[in-house]
Amino acid sequence: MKAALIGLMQSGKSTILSAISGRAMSQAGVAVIEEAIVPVPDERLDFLTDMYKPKKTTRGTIDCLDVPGFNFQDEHGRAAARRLVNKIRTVDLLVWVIRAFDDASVPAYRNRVDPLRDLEEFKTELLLADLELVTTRIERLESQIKKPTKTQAQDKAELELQKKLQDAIESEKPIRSVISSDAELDIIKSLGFLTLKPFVVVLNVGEGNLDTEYDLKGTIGDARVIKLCAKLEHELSLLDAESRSEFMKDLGITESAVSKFVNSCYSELGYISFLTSGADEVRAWPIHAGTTAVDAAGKIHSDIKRGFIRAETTAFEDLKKYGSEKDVKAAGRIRLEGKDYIVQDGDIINFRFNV
Ligand SMILES: Nc1nc2c(ncn2[C@@H]2O[C@H](COP(=O)(O)OP(=O)(O)OP(=O)(O)O)[C@@H](O)[C@H]2O)c(=O)[nH]1
Ligand SMILES: [Mg+2]
Repeated sequence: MKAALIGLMQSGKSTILSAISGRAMSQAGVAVIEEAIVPVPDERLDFLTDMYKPKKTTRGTIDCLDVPGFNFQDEHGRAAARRLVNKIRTVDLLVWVIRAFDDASVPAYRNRVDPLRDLEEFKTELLLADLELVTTRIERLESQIKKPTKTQAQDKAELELQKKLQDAIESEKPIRSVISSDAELDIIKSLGFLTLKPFVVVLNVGEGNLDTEYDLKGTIGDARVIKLCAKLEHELSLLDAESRSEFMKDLGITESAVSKFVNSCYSELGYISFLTSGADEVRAWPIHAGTTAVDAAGKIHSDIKRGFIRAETTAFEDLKKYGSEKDVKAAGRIRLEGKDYIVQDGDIINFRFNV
């Protein structure tokens, strides 16, 4: 899974990413996109690791891009933002980082901290970036369909659709609202419209505002919001595990930032994990909810998919309850599932295959 942290300048993107990935803080104001790997915390893997003592444990990961902050206050900033935006069109998920913390030593965007205004401005700019994409595409298609190419019919259909999208954006309607079928969605999928991408919002609040309620519904509807204090999370990430949990308790923080972050991203994209275990490796495999056993097998290796016989499946909770593979088996809780079985979150699977 690839995600991009984006937002207005100085909203705390790099601080958050450093806190949840353990990567050293990059300098504020860097102009290039940097990358960090966020490991997916999973207590089930810890349990399996204790049980099997494997040579290695492999967690799921989210590949996160730390995108330099946008500044739409002048032409230079707008041009820079446009270049950056075009580099993140292929990510699976956007994470909007919005500043809500007050700090006189960090200059506020447009001289005032105002998360709602920032959200509005940010949303509008994403829409404008998509409008630009639509406009460029329309120009290209209009000249292309004059030539008798093999793709003429397709190009005409796309042109019609792009014009519909242009109308929508110009009348301030989300493009999603005018796309009427999966077929239409397929036509434009590869273009990577920003306003069609799943997203979550991180609201970066001041240390004293972790309990403050912010009403963002008017701007982002029911989008997922993660409220955290980046500065605090960064400080916490530098502590050893024991002091960290002590401090978290003192601060009334019940869930770590990385866990909030990963859970929101997974839920937004409909991701779950199945697990594999053994003496060599204990591993979590991220898949879309609804994936069949045979497709899950394909995530591990195409041979396992091709030669699929059965998925020997144990729910993690059963292993935990009965305490060992032997006892799970004795309780009749190991299932032999076929190709079409829909894999569930926390299934421990041993694929039987033959090639
Ligand atoms: N007080 C306070 N300061 C913060 C918080 N989060 C970030 N900062 C400070 O704000 C400044 C900018 O933070 P960064 O994490 O670099 O923000 P950014 O969004 O990556 O900035 P750009 O990449 O330049 O857009 C730094 O000086 C941080 O220490 C916070 O929660 N509280
Ligand atoms: Mg940054």
